[in-house]
Amino acid sequence: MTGTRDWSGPLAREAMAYVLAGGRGSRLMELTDRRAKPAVFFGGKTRIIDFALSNALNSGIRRIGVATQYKAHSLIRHLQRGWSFFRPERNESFDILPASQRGGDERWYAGTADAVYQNIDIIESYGPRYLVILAGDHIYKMDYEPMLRDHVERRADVTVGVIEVPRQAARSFGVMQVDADDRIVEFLEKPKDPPGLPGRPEVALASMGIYVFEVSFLFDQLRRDAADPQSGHDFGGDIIPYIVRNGKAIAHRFERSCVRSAEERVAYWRDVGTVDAYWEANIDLTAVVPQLDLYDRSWPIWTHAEITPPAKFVHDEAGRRGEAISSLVSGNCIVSGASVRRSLLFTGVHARSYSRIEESVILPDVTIGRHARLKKVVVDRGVTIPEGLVVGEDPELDATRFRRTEKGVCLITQAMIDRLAG
Ligand code: ADQ
Ligand code: ADP
Repeated sequence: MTGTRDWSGPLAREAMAYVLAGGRGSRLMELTDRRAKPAVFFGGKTRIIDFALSNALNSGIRRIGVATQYKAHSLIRHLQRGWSFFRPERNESFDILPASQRGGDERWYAGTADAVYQNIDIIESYGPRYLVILAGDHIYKMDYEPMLRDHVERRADVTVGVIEVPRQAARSFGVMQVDADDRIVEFLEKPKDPPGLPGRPEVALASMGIYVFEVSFLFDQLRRDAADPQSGHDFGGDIIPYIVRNGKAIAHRFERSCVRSAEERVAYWRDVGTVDAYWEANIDLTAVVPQLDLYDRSWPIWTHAEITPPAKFVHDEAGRRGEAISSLVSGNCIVSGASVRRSLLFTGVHARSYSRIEESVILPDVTIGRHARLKKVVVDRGVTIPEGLVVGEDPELDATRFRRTEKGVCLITQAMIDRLAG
């Protein structure tokens, strides 16, 4: 270990961020058929993982590892193109750590703890004193420095990032109970009947899947856990509950480290894990004052961005305006005699004459044919919407052709379009 004990600067410079980006996110349906959830596009230009990585970078962390597993190609390509500016000569590092790629012991990561355990030697080679474990699939802006400080000042074994959620929603999270000093006294991973807070029975304290450890302590825990045949080798399921029982686990409230611009009134954190949640979080960005401010220059969300010509809005031959209102339109889009409302057009979308796009999320490189009408849809990358296609006006017909959610959002892929023609 090479941690400098009398260091008084930012703890972030003594830390390494370790991003877990291997999960599939199967409730995103066909959006994650070809890519892992962290690689899914979000917010008009970026991908989901850019939020965790930007938080780490903006917090001052300069050593980052990303563990990948499921359908990692698109994710790895994105990371290589957008995140390879770290310089070893400045004690910076950026490592992509796919499962089953290491010599000898070729196997997938058994669980999230195993995804760290298998790379202990690589982490050690960089000599960080702290490890900040992050999930690569949440949308939020957070400064990890106050959390690191909390961890050190309270001499915790582990510090868990936490957020209050409605009790019913807490079933898909790690849920905990804390004492008056926010020390965790009980931790239940995805309980069927989540416990509420004292005096506020309908609110539960949920783990954000963000953990701070001192590296030497964590590695002891991982080695102990690896030798335990009963363990699922998972942070939420095994490591955290064990430390809660046998050590000192502290809850760090998101509100204390959440980064907010003057425009933002709430502490924004979203798991965009379903098509409905994904659609809604994207469309929310079209509000005049959205809850999540992507225009805050003090906390930029970095990404790989293609060099593109500007977005362009033109009349069609009959003089019909190409226009977009309450919408986010990325570079290389052409809106020609088409009307776009409350929608996001990612890079390289071409909306042709007489088409109408409303409350829709259109991923990169989509062409929307003439006279098409789309409402409440998510269109996957590269799809060609045929002339005259109408979606969002006849729920029964839509449900036979596309992936239609409970809330009436239609997910459209090229395979679904090809089936229409065939
Ligand atoms: P989940 O999100 O359900 O709960 P999990 O599926 O383990 O837990 O995913 C956590 C993160 O690790 C995700 O970013 C995922 O992409 C990644 N991941 C999953 N399996 C992986 C593997 N084998 N290799 C690499 N990466 C992998 C967790 C906690 C809960 C907490 C929620 C918050 O267990 O306690 O409340 O996160 O969302
Ligand atoms: P439509 O079906 O709406 O007529 P087109 O594909 O014919 O769509 O494009 C209409 C207009 O969009 C063109 O006249 C031009 O102004 C603009 N346009 C199309 N392709 C390009 C391009 N590659 N670069 C710049 N502008 C383009």
